[in-house]
Amino acid sequence: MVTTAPLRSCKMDLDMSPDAFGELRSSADCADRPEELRRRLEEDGYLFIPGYLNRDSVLAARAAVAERLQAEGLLDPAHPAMDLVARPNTEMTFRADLAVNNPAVARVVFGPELLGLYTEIFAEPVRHFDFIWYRAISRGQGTPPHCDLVYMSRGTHELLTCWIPYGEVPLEVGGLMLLEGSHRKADRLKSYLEVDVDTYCENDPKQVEKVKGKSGWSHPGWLTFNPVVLQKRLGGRWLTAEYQPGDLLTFKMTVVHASLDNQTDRIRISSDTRYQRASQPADERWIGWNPAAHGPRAKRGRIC
Ligand SMILES: O=C(O)CCC(=O)C(=O)O
Ligand SMILES: [Fe+2]
Repeated sequence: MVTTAPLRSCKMDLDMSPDAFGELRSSADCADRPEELRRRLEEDGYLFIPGYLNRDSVLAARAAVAERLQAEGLLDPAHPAMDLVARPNTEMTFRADLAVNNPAVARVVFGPELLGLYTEIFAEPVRHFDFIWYRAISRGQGTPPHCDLVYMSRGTHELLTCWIPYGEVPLEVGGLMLLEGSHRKADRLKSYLEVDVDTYCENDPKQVEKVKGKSGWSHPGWLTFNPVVLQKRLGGRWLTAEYQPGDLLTFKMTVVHASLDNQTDRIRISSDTRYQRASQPADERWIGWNPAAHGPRAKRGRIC
Protein backbone atom coordinates (compact mmCIF):
# COMPACT_ATOMS: atom_id res chain seq x y z
CA MET A 1 0.00 0.00 0.00
CA VAL A 2 1.39 3.36 -1.00
CA THR A 3 0.24 6.50 0.76
CA THR A 4 1.35 10.07 0.47
CA ALA A 5 -1.18 12.10 2.47
CA PRO A 6 -1.92 11.05 6.05
CA LEU A 7 -4.95 8.80 6.19
CA ARG A 8 -7.91 9.88 8.26
CA SER A 9 -10.85 8.26 9.98
CA CYS A 10 -13.49 10.11 12.02
CA LYS A 11 -11.62 13.27 10.90
CA MET A 12 -8.51 12.19 12.83
CA ASP A 13 -5.05 11.44 11.43
CA LEU A 14 -4.40 7.73 11.89
CA ASP A 15 -1.26 6.35 13.45
CA MET A 16 0.37 4.82 10.36
CA SER A 17 3.23 3.09 12.16
CA PRO A 18 3.60 -0.61 11.31
CA ASP A 19 2.29 -1.75 14.69
CA ALA A 20 -0.89 0.32 14.32
CA PHE A 21 -1.75 0.05 10.63
CA GLY A 22 -1.37 -2.63 7.98
CA GLU A 23 -2.75 -4.64 5.12
CA LEU A 24 -5.54 -7.22 5.09
CA ARG A 25 -4.42 -10.80 4.48
CA SER A 26 -5.53 -11.95 1.04
CA SER A 27 -7.29 -15.30 0.75
CA ALA A 28 -7.37 -15.26 -3.05
CA ASP A 29 -4.96 -18.20 -2.92
CA CYS A 30 -7.45 -20.48 -1.17
CA ALA A 31 -10.84 -19.26 -2.47
CA ASP A 32 -11.60 -22.78 -3.71
CA ARG A 33 -10.57 -24.53 -0.48
CA PRO A 34 -13.48 -24.21 1.97
CA GLU A 35 -11.65 -25.83 4.90
CA GLU A 36 -8.86 -23.30 4.65
CA LEU A 37 -11.38 -20.46 4.28
CA ARG A 38 -13.14 -21.63 7.45
CA ARG A 39 -9.84 -21.92 9.29
CA ARG A 40 -8.82 -18.38 8.34
CA LEU A 41 -12.25 -17.02 9.19
CA GLU A 42 -11.89 -18.44 12.70
CA GLU A 43 -8.32 -17.24 13.02
CA ASP A 44 -8.66 -13.73 11.58
CA GLY A 45 -12.42 -13.09 11.89
CA TYR A 46 -12.48 -12.12 8.21
CA LEU A 47 -11.72 -13.21 4.66
CA PHE A 48 -10.47 -10.75 2.08
CA ILE A 49 -10.81 -12.27 -1.39
CA PRO A 50 -9.55 -9.89 -4.09
CA GLY A 51 -11.00 -10.50 -7.55
CA TYR A 52 -13.52 -13.11 -6.40
CA LEU A 53 -16.57 -11.46 -7.93
CA ASN A 54 -17.21 -10.99 -11.60
CA ARG A 55 -15.60 -7.63 -12.40
CA ASP A 56 -18.02 -6.87 -15.24
CA SER A 57 -21.04 -7.45 -12.99
CA VAL A 58 -19.58 -5.13 -10.36
CA LEU A 59 -18.86 -2.44 -12.96
CA ALA A 60 -22.38 -2.84 -14.43
CA ALA A 61 -23.74 -2.14 -10.94
CA ARG A 62 -21.44 0.88 -10.67
CA ALA A 63 -22.85 2.18 -13.96
CA ALA A 64 -26.43 1.71 -12.74
CA VAL A 65 -25.70 3.60 -9.51
CA ALA A 66 -23.77 6.32 -11.36
CA GLU A 67 -26.76 6.84 -13.64
CA ARG A 68 -29.03 7.41 -10.64
CA LEU A 69 -26.62 9.83 -8.97
CA GLN A 70 -26.26 11.72 -12.24
CA ALA A 71 -30.03 11.93 -12.67
CA GLU A 72 -30.19 13.47 -9.19
CA GLY A 73 -27.75 16.14 -10.31
CA LEU A 74 -25.10 15.14 -7.75
CA LEU A 75 -22.25 14.56 -10.20
CA ASP A 76 -19.89 17.13 -11.69
CA PRO A 77 -20.86 17.32 -15.39
CA ALA A 78 -17.22 18.02 -16.34
CA HIS A 79 -16.37 14.35 -15.69
CA PRO A 80 -17.75 11.05 -17.02
CA ALA A 81 -20.54 9.75 -14.74
CA MET A 82 -18.59 6.50 -14.20
CA ASP A 83 -15.85 8.50 -12.40
CA LEU A 84 -18.42 9.53 -9.77
CA VAL A 85 -16.89 12.96 -9.23
CA ALA A 86 -19.29 14.84 -6.99
CA ARG A 87 -20.40 18.42 -7.38
CA PRO A 88 -18.77 20.62 -4.71
CA ASN A 89 -20.41 20.50 -1.27
CA THR A 90 -22.17 17.18 -1.88
CA GLU A 91 -22.70 15.43 1.46
CA MET A 92 -23.73 11.81 1.41
CA THR A 93 -23.21 8.62 3.38
CA PHE A 94 -25.92 5.97 3.63
CA ARG A 95 -28.03 5.55 0.49
CA ALA A 96 -29.95 2.25 0.75
CA ASP A 97 -32.36 3.58 -1.89
CA LEU A 98 -29.64 3.23 -4.55
CA ALA A 99 -29.92 -0.56 -4.28
CA VAL A 100 -33.74 -0.71 -4.32
CA ASN A 101 -35.14 -2.04 -7.60
CA ASN A 102 -31.60 -2.20 -8.92
CA PRO A 103 -31.10 -5.57 -10.69
CA ALA A 104 -27.42 -4.87 -11.40
CA VAL A 105 -26.68 -4.55 -7.66
CA ALA A 106 -28.85 -7.59 -6.85
CA ARG A 107 -26.88 -9.56 -9.44
CA VAL A 108 -23.70 -8.90 -7.45
CA VAL A 109 -24.90 -9.31 -3.88
CA PHE A 110 -27.38 -12.18 -4.38
CA GLY A 111 -25.74 -13.77 -7.43
CA PRO A 112 -24.47 -17.34 -7.75
CA GLU A 113 -20.81 -16.46 -7.06
CA LEU A 114 -21.46 -15.03 -3.62
CA LEU A 115 -24.19 -17.46 -2.56
CA GLY A 116 -21.92 -20.26 -3.77
CA LEU A 117 -19.08 -18.94 -1.62
CA TYR A 118 -21.27 -18.81 1.51
CA THR A 119 -22.66 -22.29 0.80
CA GLU A 120 -19.06 -23.52 0.80
CA ILE A 121 -18.14 -21.58 3.93
CA PHE A 122 -21.21 -22.65 5.96
CA ALA A 123 -21.21 -26.14 4.41
CA GLU A 124 -25.01 -26.12 4.11
CA PRO A 125 -27.80 -24.16 2.36
CA VAL A 126 -27.65 -20.44 3.09
CA ARG A 127 -29.91 -17.40 3.01
CA HIS A 128 -29.21 -13.71 2.79
CA PHE A 129 -30.89 -10.76 4.45
CA ASP A 130 -33.11 -9.06 1.86
CA PHE A 131 -32.12 -5.56 2.94
CA ILE A 132 -29.08 -4.16 1.10
CA TRP A 133 -27.04 -1.53 2.92
CA TYR A 134 -25.72 0.71 0.16
CA ARG A 135 -23.35 3.62 0.73
CA ALA A 136 -22.26 6.59 -1.36
CA ILE A 137 -19.59 8.31 0.70
CA SER A 138 -18.63 11.83 -0.29
CA ARG A 139 -15.62 13.97 0.66
CA GLY A 140 -14.97 14.24 4.39
CA GLN A 141 -17.32 11.37 5.25
CA GLY A 142 -16.61 7.92 6.65
CA THR A 143 -17.94 5.31 9.06
CA PRO A 144 -17.01 5.30 12.78
CA PRO A 145 -15.85 2.12 14.55
CA HIS A 146 -18.59 -0.40 15.37
CA CYS A 147 -19.55 -4.07 15.34
CA ASP A 148 -22.49 -5.15 13.18
CA LEU A 149 -24.03 -7.26 15.95
CA VAL A 150 -25.70 -4.24 17.59
CA TYR A 151 -27.89 -3.78 14.48
CA MET A 152 -28.75 -7.40 13.67
CA SER A 153 -28.60 -9.70 16.71
CA ARG A 154 -32.19 -11.00 16.79
CA GLY A 155 -31.48 -14.15 14.81
CA THR A 156 -28.35 -16.28 14.62
CA HIS A 157 -25.11 -14.56 15.53
CA GLU A 158 -23.32 -16.83 13.07
CA LEU A 159 -23.92 -14.26 10.42
CA LEU A 160 -21.37 -12.84 8.01
CA THR A 161 -21.22 -9.37 6.51
CA CYS A 162 -19.95 -8.99 2.97
CA TRP A 163 -18.50 -5.58 2.09
CA ILE A 164 -18.17 -4.94 -1.64
CA PRO A 165 -16.57 -1.93 -3.34
CA TYR A 166 -18.06 -0.92 -6.71
CA GLY A 167 -14.94 0.38 -8.39
CA GLU A 168 -11.42 1.20 -7.35
CA VAL A 169 -11.11 2.47 -3.80
CA PRO A 170 -7.61 3.86 -3.25
CA LEU A 171 -6.67 4.69 0.33
CA GLU A 172 -7.48 8.38 -0.04
CA VAL A 173 -10.99 7.51 -1.25
CA GLY A 174 -11.37 5.42 1.87
CA GLY A 175 -12.61 1.84 2.09
CA LEU A 176 -13.34 -0.44 4.99
CA MET A 177 -10.77 -1.19 7.69
CA LEU A 178 -10.95 -3.91 10.35
CA LEU A 179 -9.33 -3.92 13.77
CA GLU A 180 -7.06 -6.95 13.80
CA GLY A 181 -8.00 -9.67 16.29
CA SER A 182 -11.00 -7.74 17.62
CA HIS A 183 -13.30 -10.79 17.19
CA ARG A 184 -11.32 -12.39 20.00
CA LYS A 185 -12.00 -9.51 22.40
CA ALA A 186 -15.75 -9.97 22.93
CA ASP A 187 -15.19 -10.13 26.70
CA ARG A 188 -13.79 -6.57 26.69
CA LEU A 189 -16.63 -5.36 24.47
CA LYS A 190 -19.31 -7.28 26.37
CA SER A 191 -21.64 -4.44 27.33
CA TYR A 192 -21.37 -2.87 23.86
CA LEU A 193 -22.04 -6.19 22.10
CA GLU A 194 -25.22 -6.64 24.17
CA VAL A 195 -26.70 -3.46 22.66
CA ASP A 196 -29.71 -3.73 20.33
CA VAL A 197 -30.26 -0.23 18.95
CA ASP A 198 -34.00 -0.82 18.43
CA THR A 199 -34.67 -2.05 21.99
CA TYR A 200 -35.64 0.45 24.67
CA CYS A 201 -36.41 0.44 28.39
CA GLU A 202 -40.17 0.57 29.01
CA ASN A 203 -39.48 2.09 32.42
CA ASP A 204 -37.37 4.97 31.07
CA PRO A 205 -39.78 7.66 29.78
CA LYS A 206 -37.02 9.40 27.78
CA GLN A 207 -36.18 6.20 25.90
CA VAL A 208 -39.85 5.43 25.34
CA GLU A 209 -40.34 8.82 23.72
CA LYS A 210 -37.15 8.69 21.67
CA VAL A 211 -37.31 5.08 20.45
CA LYS A 212 -40.98 4.12 20.48
CA GLY A 213 -42.42 7.61 20.01
CA LYS A 214 -40.00 9.02 17.44
CA SER A 215 -38.63 5.78 16.00
CA GLY A 216 -35.11 6.71 17.12
CA TRP A 217 -32.36 4.47 18.48
CA SER A 218 -31.62 3.69 22.12
CA HIS A 219 -27.87 3.70 21.35
CA PRO A 220 -26.03 5.39 18.46
CA GLY A 221 -24.54 2.04 17.41
CA TRP A 222 -20.98 3.31 17.23
CA LEU A 223 -18.40 1.93 19.63
CA THR A 224 -16.45 5.22 19.64
CA PHE A 225 -15.62 8.23 17.47
CA ASN A 226 -11.92 7.85 18.21
CA PRO A 227 -10.28 5.12 16.09
CA VAL A 228 -6.79 6.18 17.25
CA VAL A 229 -7.42 5.68 20.96
CA LEU A 230 -9.48 2.55 20.29
CA GLN A 231 -6.55 0.94 18.47
CA LYS A 232 -4.19 1.75 21.34
CA ARG A 233 -6.60 0.45 24.00
CA LEU A 234 -7.82 -2.70 22.27
CA GLY A 235 -4.61 -3.50 20.42
CA GLY A 236 -4.23 -5.01 16.94
CA ARG A 237 -3.65 -2.96 13.80
CA TRP A 238 -6.22 -1.25 11.60
CA LEU A 239 -6.14 -3.38 8.45
CA THR A 240 -7.28 -2.23 5.02
CA ALA A 241 -6.48 -2.49 1.31
CA GLU A 242 -6.48 -0.62 -1.97
CA TYR A 243 -9.66 -2.19 -3.25
CA GLN A 244 -10.46 -3.08 -6.85
CA PRO A 245 -13.79 -3.96 -8.49
CA GLY A 246 -14.34 -7.70 -7.95
CA ASP A 247 -12.90 -7.70 -4.41
CA LEU A 248 -14.90 -8.72 -1.36
CA LEU A 249 -14.31 -8.58 2.36
CA THR A 250 -16.44 -10.81 4.60
CA PHE A 251 -16.31 -10.81 8.39
CA LYS A 252 -17.95 -11.87 11.63
CA MET A 253 -20.47 -9.89 13.65
CA THR A 254 -18.01 -9.10 16.45
CA VAL A 255 -15.20 -7.71 14.30
CA VAL A 256 -14.64 -4.01 15.03
CA HIS A 257 -14.57 -2.08 11.76
CA ALA A 258 -14.75 1.46 10.44
CA SER A 259 -13.81 3.22 7.25
CA LEU A 260 -11.14 5.63 6.17
CA ASP A 261 -12.51 9.09 5.45
CA ASN A 262 -12.94 10.02 1.83
CA GLN A 263 -10.40 12.76 1.13
CA THR A 264 -11.32 13.19 -2.54
CA ASP A 265 -14.17 14.48 -4.70
CA ARG A 266 -14.80 10.95 -6.00
CA ILE A 267 -17.78 9.29 -4.34
CA ARG A 268 -16.99 5.91 -2.80
CA ILE A 269 -19.82 3.43 -3.48
CA SER A 270 -20.08 0.09 -1.69
CA SER A 271 -22.63 -2.35 -0.37
CA ASP A 272 -22.75 -4.42 2.78
CA THR A 273 -25.03 -7.45 2.87
CA ARG A 274 -25.49 -10.41 5.24
CA TYR A 275 -25.45 -14.21 4.87
CA GLN A 276 -26.21 -17.11 7.23
CA ARG A 277 -27.23 -20.77 7.37
CA ALA A 278 -30.80 -21.19 6.05
CA SER A 279 -31.51 -23.57 8.95
CA GLN A 280 -30.88 -20.92 11.61
CA PRO A 281 -33.27 -18.14 12.70
CA ALA A 282 -32.91 -14.81 10.87
CA ASP A 283 -33.31 -11.31 12.33
CA GLU A 284 -36.78 -10.42 11.01
CA ARG A 285 -36.01 -6.72 10.70
CA TRP A 286 -34.05 -7.41 7.52
CA ILE A 287 -36.22 -10.03 5.81
CA GLY A 288 -38.97 -9.62 3.20
CA TRP A 289 -39.75 -7.23 0.35
CA ASN A 290 -40.41 -4.29 2.70
CA PRO A 291 -38.25 -4.98 5.77
CA ALA A 292 -39.00 -3.20 9.05
CA ALA A 293 -35.32 -2.19 9.21
CA HIS A 294 -34.86 0.26 12.16
CA GLY A 295 -38.39 1.64 11.65
CA PRO A 296 -41.37 1.59 14.05
CA ARG A 297 -42.13 -2.11 13.54
CA ALA A 298 -38.63 -2.97 14.79
CA LYS A 299 -38.92 -1.27 18.19
CA ARG A 300 -39.08 -3.52 21.22
CA GLY A 301 -39.58 -2.49 24.82
CA ARG A 302 -38.30 -4.32 27.86
CA ILE A 303 -38.11 -3.68 31.59
CA CYS A 304 -34.57 -2.63 32.44
O1 LIG B 1 -18.77 1.04 4.05
C1 LIG B 1 -18.69 1.57 5.15
O2 LIG B 1 -18.23 2.69 5.33
C2 LIG B 1 -19.19 0.83 6.36
C3 LIG B 1 -19.56 -0.57 6.06
C4 LIG B 1 -19.91 -1.39 7.24
O3 LIG B 1 -20.02 -0.93 8.35
C5 LIG B 1 -20.13 -2.82 7.05
O4 LIG B 1 -19.77 -3.34 5.97
O5 LIG B 1 -20.67 -3.46 7.96
FE1 LIG C 1 -20.66 -2.42 9.75
